[in-house]
Amino acid sequence: MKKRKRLFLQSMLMLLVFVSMVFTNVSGAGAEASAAGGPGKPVPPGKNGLDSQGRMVANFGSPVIDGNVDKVWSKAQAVSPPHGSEKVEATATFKALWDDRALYILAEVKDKHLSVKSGTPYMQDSVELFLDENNDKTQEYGLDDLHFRVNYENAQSVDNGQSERFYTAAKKVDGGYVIESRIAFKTKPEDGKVLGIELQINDAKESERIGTLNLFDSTGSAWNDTRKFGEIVLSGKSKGSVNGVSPYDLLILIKSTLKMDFTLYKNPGVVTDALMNVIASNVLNDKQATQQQIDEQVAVIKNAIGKLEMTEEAANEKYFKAVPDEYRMESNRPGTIETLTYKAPNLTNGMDDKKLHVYLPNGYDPSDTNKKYNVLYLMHGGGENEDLIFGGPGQSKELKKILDNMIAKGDIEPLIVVTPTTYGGKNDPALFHEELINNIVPLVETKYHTYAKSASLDDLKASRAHRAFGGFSMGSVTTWYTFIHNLDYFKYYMPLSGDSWVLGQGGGASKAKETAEYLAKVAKDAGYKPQDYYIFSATGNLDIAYPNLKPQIEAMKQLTDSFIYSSDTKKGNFYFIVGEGGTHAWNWVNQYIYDILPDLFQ
Ligand code: FER
Repeated sequence: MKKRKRLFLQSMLMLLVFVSMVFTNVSGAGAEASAAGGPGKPVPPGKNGLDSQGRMVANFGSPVIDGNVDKVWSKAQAVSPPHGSEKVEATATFKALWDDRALYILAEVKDKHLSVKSGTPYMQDSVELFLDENNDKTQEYGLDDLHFRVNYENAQSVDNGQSERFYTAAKKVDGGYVIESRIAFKTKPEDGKVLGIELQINDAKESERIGTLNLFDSTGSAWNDTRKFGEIVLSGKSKGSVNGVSPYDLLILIKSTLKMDFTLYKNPGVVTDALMNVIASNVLNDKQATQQQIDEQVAVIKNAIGKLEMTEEAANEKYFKAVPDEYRMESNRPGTIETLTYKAPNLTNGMDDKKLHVYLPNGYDPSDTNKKYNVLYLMHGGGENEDLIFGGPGQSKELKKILDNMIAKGDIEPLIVVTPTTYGGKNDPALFHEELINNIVPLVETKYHTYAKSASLDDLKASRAHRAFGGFSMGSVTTWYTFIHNLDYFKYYMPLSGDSWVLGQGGGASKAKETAEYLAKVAKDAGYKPQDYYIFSATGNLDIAYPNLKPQIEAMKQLTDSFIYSSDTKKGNFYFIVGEGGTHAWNWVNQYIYDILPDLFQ
């Protein structure tokens, strides 16, 4: 082994030993802080520990997040979740504290049967935290809204928000478990501030969730509606209150840095050097360490990560990139949503009335016949419908904002995005390709300025390089069918979190090789070369579809005369993004779309 490589591995090993020591015994810094926490006014008495307005109350104090319930928690009032589904066997109490950097939630759960058997995080015995930091009670999750989960083995999952704001410790105790969690504030808090919050216990038995316990939401829909949250008021900070020194941002950063795959980089040493610097600085072991010293080490590591350079081989892989916050904000150059109605043949020789929505980019001018637009057709998942992605005219849901911003910043050319539904008509993802090419594409592409000269099949074929189809879950299943049946009319495919069911449900896993061969044969038989079609796929490693999609993708990678794997669309026609922590949810899917859009229509 080369000397440099051996040195590198040695230093990584030292770091691992060091960090695991720190993690089992979080630095004294926090412990000092808890003792020095503010005096705190007594919590106003009310029903179930809530205040007179029915709000949870967080007192000022900085607990150590290590799974041990330290003294500072006695300053917090316990509340019990009153909303429980019938079969729930668990009981729980929650407490809250806050300081200048974070909100702390303690959950003490009594539950005799603990299970993490399900592969679906919310079906494991776990605690869910929902936060609406600016308490604006938007229905849809906005930039300030978080939805985190952690199970009794301290495995975290993130449905909304950045994982680096979440630090937890879990401990099994007699008859149940304890979760201590810390959510870093995005906006500096102050005494008297009111935030939106919901707290939930998932009670699992074997691989099922038998029910939930909820503090405020009795409808079970806080996961997609922040209006269902209750409130928490920050109190108890007085003049003498001292904020605890907080090592958590540094700990989270070290942990995520150690998880990085250093083989992807030419110069991993810049990061190991930075990590060694943290050890040398001793801030994590030093009870006297100041917040400034800790924050400096955070900056050192972040700066080093910024200097990493990928190897050429690694650059072939397409990596998940989160949607930046500014892309989730309302653009000052918004597009518009229109609704079209049409008739489509059903299974009983009749016609169904159906509708779809069309996103028109900012600046789209019906009278300008010179300008032409590419079109992306985008399909919802099972049980959803044509309203899911854009709502309707006048609405500005997450993906619309992302599209508006990407176009406004010049990341992508202005395009048209169409959201139909597989429900109604022949009511079947396997048959949708007929309605798609006979009804939907002609309707859309003769009404709007697209590259289709007319609705004739010849003209639709001639314009295939300007047409893409994508979808989520069942919409991804539909996308693979579109590839199989409509390859003549679509050049770009974006199957997200769903495998091909052409050889049966879940065929991407049970018949991975055969499915890949089937898809390759479709293209070959139709006379297409790899540069004539592009497949950009994505899912998350925690997505329920991952075990179905991943084997199919791996099998496709083997068929190198049909599917050439590369993040570089000049070299290949196929890639697969895996979002670390990604679940089967639109918040993730919209990010995959953000990552893939710049590669469509190239
Ligand atoms: C998958 C493809 C589709 C998958 C699930 C679906 C679990 C959709 C299911 C549904 O909507 O009922 O690979 O994996």
